Amino acid sequence: MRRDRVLGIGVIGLGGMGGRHARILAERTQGARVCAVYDPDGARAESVAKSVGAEIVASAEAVISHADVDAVVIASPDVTHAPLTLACLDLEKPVMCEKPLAQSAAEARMVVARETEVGRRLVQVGFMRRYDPAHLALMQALAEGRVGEPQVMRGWHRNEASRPDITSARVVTGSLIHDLDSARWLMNEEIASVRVAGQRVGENVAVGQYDLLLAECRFHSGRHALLEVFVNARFGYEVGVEVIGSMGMAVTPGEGNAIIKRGRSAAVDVAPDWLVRFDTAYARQMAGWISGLPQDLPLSGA
Ligand code: ISE
Repeated sequence: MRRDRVLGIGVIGLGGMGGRHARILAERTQGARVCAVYDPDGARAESVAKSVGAEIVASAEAVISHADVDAVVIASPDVTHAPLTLACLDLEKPVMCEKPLAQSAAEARMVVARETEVGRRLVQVGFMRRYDPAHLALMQALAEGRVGEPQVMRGWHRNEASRPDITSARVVTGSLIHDLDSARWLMNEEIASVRVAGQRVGENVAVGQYDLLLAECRFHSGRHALLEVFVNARFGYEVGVEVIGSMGMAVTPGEGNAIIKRGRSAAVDVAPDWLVRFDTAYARQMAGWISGLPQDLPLSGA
């Protein structure tokens, strides 16, 4: 890694998330510049490239091998994540890969095995909750022992509305995956087994698929986490966690919106989606990732 200059970052996939990452890099991250981007949608590539001052290249592979690209952000469709991460590892370029890292446990293990062969951690997965002020406040309370020994975690994760073609598998790889990471991070232990129950709630959901999942996770020590994900909650977007400890309990604080009382009722604005709810977390995730790269510091994220 070149220590003496602004890092060149390549961004693959410029949809909602990739475009957001590119703009965060260009406008809110010190020590980095977006130098090459790729998206199969030419108009989209054009618009993002222009706004961040990057070169448009012909393929994802061309981003990875670009001479000015020191590190890569992967935000292309989920099926491409593992193959592109492997291509980055072949060139020993650090990667920030959007979740999910892979389509199966076997594919994820291939990535880990390749990274182990290279001999240093080069892959960070976009689990931005680890940079969210509300989650960090909870984590700090746990670390200070304010609730005693954490015993049980409960997480809730609600999206306003899913895509019409939502599948149970996609609720796991696109949404529950965040809660699984939060559980192992906040409880500071790996999950040993998971039992999942599902329910079909939204009328647009195909028969046999579930848009509400309840995952009961058991850690190696015998402690548990109960994770609820519901992707058709209608009222807006919401994520929260509570941890019950041996001496008390801790809950993630609200999102800082004022409570408005009017006409004998009280209301608080709810975020429309994760881009709004986790705006600060996304910016801090990028800043944290970039700042450690020149010194090869241990990755601060998952
Ligand atoms: C979305 O893709 C995300 O990554 C969000 O963080 C998550 O909350 C949402 O459920 C996913 O669809």
